[in-house]
Amino acid sequence: MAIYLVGDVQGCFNELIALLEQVNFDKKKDVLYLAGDLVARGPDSLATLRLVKSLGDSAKVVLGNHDLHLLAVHAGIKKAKNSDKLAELLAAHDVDELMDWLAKQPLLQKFPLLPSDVPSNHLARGSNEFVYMSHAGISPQWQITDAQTQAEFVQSKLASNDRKRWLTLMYGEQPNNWQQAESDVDKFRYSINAFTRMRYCFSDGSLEFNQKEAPDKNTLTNIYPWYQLSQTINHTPWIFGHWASLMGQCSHANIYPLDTGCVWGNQLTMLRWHDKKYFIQAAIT
Ligand SMILES: [Mn+2]
Repeated sequence: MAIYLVGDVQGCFNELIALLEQVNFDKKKDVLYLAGDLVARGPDSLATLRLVKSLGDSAKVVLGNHDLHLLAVHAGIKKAKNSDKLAELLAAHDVDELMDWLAKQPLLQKFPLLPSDVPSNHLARGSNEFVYMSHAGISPQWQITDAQTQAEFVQSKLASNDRKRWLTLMYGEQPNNWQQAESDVDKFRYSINAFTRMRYCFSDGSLEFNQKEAPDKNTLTNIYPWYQLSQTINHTPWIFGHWASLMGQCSHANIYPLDTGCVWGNQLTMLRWHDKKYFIQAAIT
């Protein structure tokens, strides 16, 4: 049994298949973790969703911003852009079934640390015994317990019969500070933004929404990558996608950025956890 982790697929179905073949993925014994943004912009979001759903318990998904936006489009709250290439998916005979499945996926996944992870990552045994994955990361204003509580809270709302109303409420950038999130709606919106849209934060840990460049290209001096501000990741490995301009590079030993911009013509990246081996598939154009 091996654990594989893959970055943002965004409808790059052929590249995902190529990677699964490259590693001889066996759904009877291996597990594939997907870091969110399964859909949008790429050529085949429909086949991607059908494949991941068909993997059953062998696929562990977290929702990304594009996945949530798709749910909102399907619910009639937003209009799809042509550039998202979602028309075929939205017209599919099984779209309702796919969207019901997608809406039940969590914002946070975890799996146990391996004994070999501890010395290599200088982890303190007894703090957190798990590796975590979310689409964007963990808010610097949260401990692990906050992240777990908020992920469960959001998932319960999206999986409920009230899904459409909650999807309507997710749009917006306020509050961007957890200390100011008082109502359930505030907490819902903040949590979705932290889990699925965050890249940079201000020094107090509040979310910044505009800067997408890698840290070495960022010229703003009052914002920091979330992983520079988070205390949690000093003792907890974190896997995430979303930030394509990092191209898998990060100064922090304990975090694993997996979005390498396949949909932009770069590559899809898969990490095999037990030996930290990376598998790469160049975008097929
Ligand atoms: Mn994203």
